[in-house]
Amino acid sequence: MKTYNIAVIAGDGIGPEVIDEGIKVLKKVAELDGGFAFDFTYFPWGCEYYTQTGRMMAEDGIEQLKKFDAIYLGAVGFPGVPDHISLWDLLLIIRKSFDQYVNIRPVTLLDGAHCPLQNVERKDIDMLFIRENTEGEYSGAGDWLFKGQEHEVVLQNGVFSRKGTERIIRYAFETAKKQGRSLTSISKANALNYSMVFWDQVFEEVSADYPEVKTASYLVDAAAMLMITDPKRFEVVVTSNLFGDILTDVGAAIAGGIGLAAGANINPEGTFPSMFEPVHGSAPDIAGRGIGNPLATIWSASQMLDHFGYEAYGKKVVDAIEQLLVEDEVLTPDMKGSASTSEVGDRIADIIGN
Ligand code: GGG
Repeated sequence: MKTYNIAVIAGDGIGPEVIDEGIKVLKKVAELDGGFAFDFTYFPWGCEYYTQTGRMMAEDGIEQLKKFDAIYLGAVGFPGVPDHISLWDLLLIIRKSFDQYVNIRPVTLLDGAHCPLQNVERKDIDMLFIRENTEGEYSGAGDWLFKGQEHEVVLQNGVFSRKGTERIIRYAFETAKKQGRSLTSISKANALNYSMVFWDQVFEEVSADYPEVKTASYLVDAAAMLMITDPKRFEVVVTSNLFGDILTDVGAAIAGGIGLAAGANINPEGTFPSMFEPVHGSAPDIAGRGIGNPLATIWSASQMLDHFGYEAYGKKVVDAIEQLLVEDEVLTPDMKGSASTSEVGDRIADIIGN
């Protein structure tokens, strides 16, 4: 029997609560199939670990994670630890070390999910965001000069290598081609006169290899507006690291809320483990109360199943989330329900098992 070894970094705040439910669902799927299994190894890394050790993860953490088939991450960040430390020294360093250059975030309005937009058909919100995930505005390149002095200068550089830009755009074209959908590129070439002019140029060059894929390009500000006023324009979308991070929160707002927003950090070559995580953060205000919404984490488990080649089970998990939303009975308070985190996980496992 094939056993997938999964490194679990439950992390901070509601992370451990929601990750338990994702694991419950993965175990249920494996039990149903009978032909494969998961073995979960827990790592106690995150902000509490930082307060005890001065590090967000073990010194040889990347080395330890390397041998796993995938990483399942809950949430990072907690008051008391600066956000740029918790993000950089755990989440971002894993993405970079394992060359997880593709961040896949579905923005799909499932039946039963709340959409604040008027006059929008449910099927009109069905986008797949493909965000560049290792460079761009999150390259970490920059400097802080003359700290605290009158002539203090801070530089934060966006890094767009030809290899990095071309490979994410090509991945997006391949995805659009496979799905028979259009591809929209989102940039900002009028203001970012080096990086985004280059991005647009590479998009144009790569598009020549995919004449069958219908394309569009928007400036990021216009795209943010159009996602709300006319979301059906967008099918597969490719964009840079920062723009993708921001626009997928817009996506979450129109597709049922941040509690439903899932993400996969993929190393397409399979040289390193890929990582699956909800888009949301650690929600310290509700941590420890057992009411965090586990649906995004469960949806990201479905992305893990897709990644391992079990697309039918991945779809089964998303279908179960949709059924739960339509039933409108077992939902956490952020979705106007009164159920606990574990009751939602139990119900999803039940639906999958029936
Ligand atoms: N679920 C992981 C988490 O806590 N993410 C918070 C976050 O700020 N992520 C930024 C990013 O995805 O780049």
